[in-house]
Amino acid sequence: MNPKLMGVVNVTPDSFSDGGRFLDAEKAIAHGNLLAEQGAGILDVGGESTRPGAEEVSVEEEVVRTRPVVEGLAGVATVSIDTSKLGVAEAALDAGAAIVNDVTALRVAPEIAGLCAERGAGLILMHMQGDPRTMQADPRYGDVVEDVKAFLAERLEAAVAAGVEEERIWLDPGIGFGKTLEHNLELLRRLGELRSLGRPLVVGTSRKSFIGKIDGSGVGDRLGGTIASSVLAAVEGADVLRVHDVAETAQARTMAAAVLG
Ligand code: HH2
Repeated sequence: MNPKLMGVVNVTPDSFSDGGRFLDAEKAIAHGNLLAEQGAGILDVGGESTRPGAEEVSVEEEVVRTRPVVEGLAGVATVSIDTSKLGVAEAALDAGAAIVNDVTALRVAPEIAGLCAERGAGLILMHMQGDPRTMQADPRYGDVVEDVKAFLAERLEAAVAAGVEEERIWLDPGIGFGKTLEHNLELLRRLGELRSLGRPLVVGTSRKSFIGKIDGSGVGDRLGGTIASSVLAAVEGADVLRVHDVAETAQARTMAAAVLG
């Protein structure tokens, strides 16, 4: 158990967790540098919020927000671009990003697969039921783990068919994306079942509302829940933990690894 840490660098005015704080590129770069010092091997730069009801952003605006930040952080750590738009992904790879983190798993812009193939970039494919506007309306599954697994297997196959090297693809069950509290807990509990997909697993629980549903905590007060769920995900086989609070998660990871031997 030694998961990599992916630090979140949002350059958005309305992210659910840290909206507005890093809209300014310089501030976002300074924040990314801090997260890298604290132990983030990957910095995930995002210019559009995926929270339910978030405003849509044009390609131009998303590029203006993210490109200078990617440029400023490319020498500091491995940079991923959190986007579902081809133009944004392309601008970020031009600016030094190495991974495209697509929460729609190529369903909005299938061309991102060709771009990653051409550039030899990494690709994260995440599960989401519905789209960010509607996903929390009434999510339903047969068996949530089996359904997510089948979706990820199909998306992985599609990406490989489009030319992306399988070795460059990571998979993510999409905690909080079109899932009830029970769905999220079941996915974390049985995360190990996704190991048979044969690809590294990314898990993002950081500050998400399912934590608040358990203990009533607000978005700024979910560090304990983030750490507990992240460490348990790592024990179940998560290879990458996507978090806002890197220093605290790094300490928890080190402690858990020491205890587990
Ligand atoms: N979660 C968020 C955004 N991108 N990408 C992956 N691969 N996995 C996740 O779980 C994931 C993600 C949502 O978190 P955040 O970036 O803090 O909020 P927002 O989307 O409002 O910017």
